[in-house]
Amino acid sequence: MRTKFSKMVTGCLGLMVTIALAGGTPVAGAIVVDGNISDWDDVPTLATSIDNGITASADFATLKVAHDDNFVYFLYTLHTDFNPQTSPGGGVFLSIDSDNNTSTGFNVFSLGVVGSEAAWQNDFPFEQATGVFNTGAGLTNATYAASPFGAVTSLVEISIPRNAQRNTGPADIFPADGGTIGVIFYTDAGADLDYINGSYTFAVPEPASALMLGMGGLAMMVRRRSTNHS
Ligand SMILES: [Ca+2]
Ligand SMILES: [Ca+2]
Ligand SMILES: [Ca+2]
Repeated sequence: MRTKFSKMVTGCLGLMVTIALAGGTPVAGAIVVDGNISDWDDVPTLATSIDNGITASADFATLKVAHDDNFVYFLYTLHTDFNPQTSPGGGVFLSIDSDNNTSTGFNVFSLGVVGSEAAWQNDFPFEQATGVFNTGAGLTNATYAASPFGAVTSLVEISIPRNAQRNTGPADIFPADGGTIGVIFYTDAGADLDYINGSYTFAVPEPASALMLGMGGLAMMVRRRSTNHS
């Protein structure tokens, strides 16, 4: 009985560790683009940008990225409240390095941090390629939903469909589970240029059934334990 009990404890502990490692990969519906960021509490910060003392453009502070089967989610915060869409140089830009390879795609500001295949100027999608800022080909199913949008704020939540496509190959902007992208948000505000960037891996989500199994196992363990003591 004791051996069986020990085995169950070990098994449950193993499962709990697995669930903890999968943290930061929300399941469907965990993130709602509504300007309330309490749904991001368990998502780790992907990147930080210093307080540049910028007050006449967006001064990025932190970046988080998450995903589910249907959407990729972004959350950036600012050091100083500002309307990002009024940043000099055309607002806030997002570029995605779909293959996490700086030698393919557009090298934003020659920073060497991304080689971007797809981008958005505020909510306007466009296609990028090696040496080409905008190919003119556009993107498909690439709706950029943001909250707040066009308002003074300290944070912005964004969603983009997971199946957004380039119109010239390679088509997929976001990879399947297990793949990694490069991400950069930036402004083109001359002396006030600021950016925040990082790499994000689409971790394979923990199946909900495994979580329930773990909880069932724990409940069974507690029941057996109390039986032992009675
Ligand atoms: Ca939210
Ligand atoms: Ca900054
Ligand atoms: Ca690339």
